[in-house]
Amino acid sequence: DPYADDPIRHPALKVNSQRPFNAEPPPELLTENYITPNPIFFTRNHLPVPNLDPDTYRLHVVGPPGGQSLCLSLDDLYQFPKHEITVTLQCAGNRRSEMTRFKEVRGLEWSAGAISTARWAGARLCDVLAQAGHQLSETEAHVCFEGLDSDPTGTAYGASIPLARAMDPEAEVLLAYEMNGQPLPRDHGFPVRVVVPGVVGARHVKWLGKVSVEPEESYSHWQRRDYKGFSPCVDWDTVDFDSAPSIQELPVQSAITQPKDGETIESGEVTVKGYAWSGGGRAVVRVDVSLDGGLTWQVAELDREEQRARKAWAWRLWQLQAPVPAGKKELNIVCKAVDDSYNVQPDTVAPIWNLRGVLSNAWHRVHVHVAP
Ligand code: MTE
Ligand code: MO
Repeated sequence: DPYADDPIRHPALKVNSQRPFNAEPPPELLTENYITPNPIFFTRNHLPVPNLDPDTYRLHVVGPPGGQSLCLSLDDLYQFPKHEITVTLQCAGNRRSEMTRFKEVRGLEWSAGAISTARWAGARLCDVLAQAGHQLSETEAHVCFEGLDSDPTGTAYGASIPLARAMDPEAEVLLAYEMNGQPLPRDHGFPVRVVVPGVVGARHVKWLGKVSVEPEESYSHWQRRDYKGFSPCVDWDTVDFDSAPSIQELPVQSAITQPKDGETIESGEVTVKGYAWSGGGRAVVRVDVSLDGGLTWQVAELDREEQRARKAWAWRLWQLQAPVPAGKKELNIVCKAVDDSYNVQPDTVAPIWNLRGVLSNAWHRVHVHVAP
């Protein structure tokens, strides 16, 4: 059993698949803290978790032609300036189960918990690439990452991002060795992972073994044959994966974490809580909440966490306290977020449904009963 050596996990996690291990925190824990505690941070593994020795660990950074390749130990990585940022990581499949309810898709049944936030610290990728002699190129180029996890044929997890993002100090792409002040837990990439702020989780390669600069995107299955969006009219007979760009920056997203779907709430006053986030460093500027399925709206209160212009890498938690409309036996609670480009979420799944169930960001809806 290649999974026999996987780490022990927190019992509160809702497990969507045991081997490979995929699990999300329950909604009420997800937004209890702005920073997600490491033991309940959602986990998305495609393969068994490698057990790496930090003393013999080496990161291979392939240099440019005529340049110099690097073979970095953890101590070597610690010599680069340490950079620390708060970043929300979201899987492209977050909220997939809502797409499934509309029409069948292929993929893990994630609820709204395939998203979490941590303080990540490490070396900036641009500093490491510069040390290897890489420069911004005029022609298209991509930074390819390879994990040290692999399938039975020896194929490793891999992904890539454009070189322009990797070389941009403002994009703050990290080779992270700390998560919330601790060494990375094994499930989250010990000892080193990539953190690409504002970009889909799939590019944050864990157990990082190799970095190279290539004229083409990574040839990995997960770069080219997965993690792409398609029209609702495309099915598995007609899909052409080469025709769509790989997902990088994610669209604006929000979800309700309290109350829970199907719950019975007290009459009087209701407290609605949730998270909101957008890709590409776009800040969430507003969250609207409806208690009547979207007919009338109220503006939720956003937490006061600092957001930097064009570098809003982390989510905002929000809440709304409102009277329960008199005489109502049930409420259809809805939320939707607006980012600083005024991007909004679609009201239903129908126009964004796709065969892989990615990019599921329709208005989030929770149905509750009101106690008599
Ligand atoms: N990196 C490796 N090496 N192997 C993986 O399976 N999964 C990716 C990414 N990096 C993966 C990986 C996906 S799809 C996501 S959403 C994130 O890791 C999840 O990171 P987390 O498990 O720390 O939440
Ligand atoms: Mo993912």
